[in-house]
Amino acid sequence: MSRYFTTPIYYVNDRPHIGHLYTTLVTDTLTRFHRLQGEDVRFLTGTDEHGQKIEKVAKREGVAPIDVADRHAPTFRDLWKRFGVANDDFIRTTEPRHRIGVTELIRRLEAAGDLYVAGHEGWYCVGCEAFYPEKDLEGGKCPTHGTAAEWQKEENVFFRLSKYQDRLLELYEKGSVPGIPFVFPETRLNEVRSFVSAGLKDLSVSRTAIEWGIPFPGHPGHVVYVWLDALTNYLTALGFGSSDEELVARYWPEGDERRVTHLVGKDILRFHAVFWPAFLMSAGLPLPTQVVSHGFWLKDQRKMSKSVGNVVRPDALVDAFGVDALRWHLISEMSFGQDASFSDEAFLVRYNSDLANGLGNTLSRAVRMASDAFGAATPGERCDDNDVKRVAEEAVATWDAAFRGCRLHEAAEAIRTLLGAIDGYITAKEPWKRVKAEGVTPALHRIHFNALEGLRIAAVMLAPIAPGASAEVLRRLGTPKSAEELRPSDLAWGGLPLGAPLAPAAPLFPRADAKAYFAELAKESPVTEETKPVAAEVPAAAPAAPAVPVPAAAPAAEPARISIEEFFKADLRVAEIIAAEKVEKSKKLMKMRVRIGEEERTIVAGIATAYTGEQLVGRKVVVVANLLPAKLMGIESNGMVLAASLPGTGEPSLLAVDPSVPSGTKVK
Ligand code: ME8
Repeated sequence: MSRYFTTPIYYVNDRPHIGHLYTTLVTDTLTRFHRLQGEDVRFLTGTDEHGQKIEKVAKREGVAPIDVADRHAPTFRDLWKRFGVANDDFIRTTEPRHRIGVTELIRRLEAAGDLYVAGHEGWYCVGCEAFYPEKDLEGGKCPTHGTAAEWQKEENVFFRLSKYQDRLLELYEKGSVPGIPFVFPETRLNEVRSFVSAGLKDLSVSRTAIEWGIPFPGHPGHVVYVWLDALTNYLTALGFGSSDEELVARYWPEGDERRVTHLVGKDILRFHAVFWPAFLMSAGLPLPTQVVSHGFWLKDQRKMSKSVGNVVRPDALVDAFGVDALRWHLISEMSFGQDASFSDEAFLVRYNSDLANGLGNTLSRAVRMASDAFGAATPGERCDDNDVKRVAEEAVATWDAAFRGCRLHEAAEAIRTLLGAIDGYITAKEPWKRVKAEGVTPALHRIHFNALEGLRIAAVMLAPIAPGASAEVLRRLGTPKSAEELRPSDLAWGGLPLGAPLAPAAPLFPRADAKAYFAELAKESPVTEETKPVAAEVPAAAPAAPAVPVPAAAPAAEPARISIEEFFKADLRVAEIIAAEKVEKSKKLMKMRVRIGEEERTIVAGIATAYTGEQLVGRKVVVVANLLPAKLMGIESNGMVLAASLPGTGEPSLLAVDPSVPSGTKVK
């Protein structure tokens, strides 16, 4: 059985961001999981370099489109390299091998009688490179990008998509391989099914309004529609249409003895689950096994997108915390299939709790104690009947099923569970007390064996997600193996060598000081209130930087305890909002005039994404009245409005006060 995993090929109109990184890391993680099983796996990624989007950027910059592509394609390639992405190939759609394959596919569509020429006009979103029916636009704007659609009119070559409606519905019903749904998750399969059931129109597959594309065979002046061009990459990268189709025969043959899986974001599911199989059906080619679609990383409650400009790039976090930390965070934080909000704060909380504490600390503790007890060596006796072994076996089974079911966050959770159990086991067994009371007994050997062996298995399980950290833990445990060398037998209990050299080492993931990190970041690139990373996800409105919930020494996710005296230092008061207007040029900030008893003052708060001025006036809220004044977008703010920060989105929700409570009343 062979497996072929692909990412989307990314547009080269800008550099990559966290969203692109996520899809690529998900694909890399799945690829690595199946390689660990000893399977024959191929992994493709690349860049989508034609189309109006790229042509527009080139025109704006006064350069040739290929120059734009040549500038950005390496930024993707380099980022994947930096993140240890183990792709076998990287295809650029401007390569000759790709053009050959696209030309061959079109020849087959033509031979099937599925192409014809007709006039065409409609609303086009350049961001999506797709036409939209007017009813799907929101106030004339694209629902994904929020940018105005353009009316385009031209004579195009059409593909008879409508002819494939029934076969597509059958595909969604039965799957291309029995028992495997064609689209995952199921909610997305249902979306695709209802889209197709509503009726398919034929698809225009050439463009005359632009020049930047593959010339359409037999139609001078037309270039191939960028999606027909792009989707074909999955085959052209295997040599489709060339004189050497060996890789096609190995990874994309007819029959059930192979799995072809396309990983995509939900924005491009329709292209992959409707157009692509229809093209393949027309061309008489085998279908992929599954299209797996994940949700969006959001920033400021919107899809993170190059076109919108609200992107997070991974550079600063990686410089400070390393590649494996971000790999771990992205895979664990997003419930696969759903949307998730990206924030540096959440990253730091998870880093401290899962990596510095969960993995790093448990490892240091276990290694140091065993090393002290046995003279810098692993224990001399093994143990095959204990609680850690039972938890480890369960965790491996959960992890395995989670990866096979594309629930990557659950695979991460299984690792976390095992690490937690090892930590609890050490605490419960108190080996430090036993060694003092009883000396080095066989029981002590067994306790340390269980802790270290559990850690070894956790490290093997970590390999697909964070291969660098996995290899380092294995090295420290005296079982050096790279992620690529691991096999299923490494997951079985008992692999820890006895009496092997073992020495305490520096912390694997030093604890992060969130405040220091943000202070450093602010020094390097002075932030405005508008770009301040904390502003998007934390409480409504703070003029002063809100505390980040990562105390230096306490367990990670819990804020430090304070005394009642410290709490009473904050003067909380009921205030009435008497005027409110959005701050010009700011997405989030709202300027409010509030009355606190006799006194009136101005407070600026980051709540404009959730409330309009009209909704606020007359409302009673709770404010911190004794904050030092701070300037936000040039306006002096005197106080802070309290609001809950909703999970997932970070959207502010103001604390409600009974309207009968007079303004100025103290809150305690
Ligand atoms: O669509 N959250 O390229 P593209 C999660 N060239 N994933 C995101 C994301 C976000 N906010 N933003 C982007 C194209 N992605 C076409 C693909 S394939 C034959 C052609 C990821 O550069 C996600 O995988 O716009 C999404 O589907 C893809 O990047 C879109 O990348």
